[in-house]
Amino acid sequence: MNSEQNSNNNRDDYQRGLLLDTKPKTKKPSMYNVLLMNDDYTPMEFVVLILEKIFNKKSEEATQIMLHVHKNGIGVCGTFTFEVAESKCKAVFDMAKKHEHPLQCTMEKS
Ligand code: TYC
Repeated sequence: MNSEQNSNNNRDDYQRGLLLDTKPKTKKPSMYNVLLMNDDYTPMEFVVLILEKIFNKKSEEATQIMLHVHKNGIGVCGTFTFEVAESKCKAVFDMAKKHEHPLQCTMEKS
């Protein structure tokens, strides 16, 4: 095919809507903070365990985050894509339920 025929084909495809998506799709995903809420009943050690096991925090950082939540009522334990944040919240909910603690977790757009 010569170059004139090629450019005619591209124009025809464009007019039929086949060549409209020319930009590469490289948008960054929105990120979400996972927040832990304070309550009066969940043991401190259990919250630290959650932060270590679900949020992969080392013992010292887990303790700091737990104390921050204990004092301030709420605190961020990590920032993730939507699906990962959702699954972390579910993991907290399931573990708290299993151990009959009222620990609450939520997420917000970061
Ligand atoms: N306030 C709880 C207590 O005194 C400890 C606690 C900390 C509970 C953080 C929940 O997200 C929490 N046992």
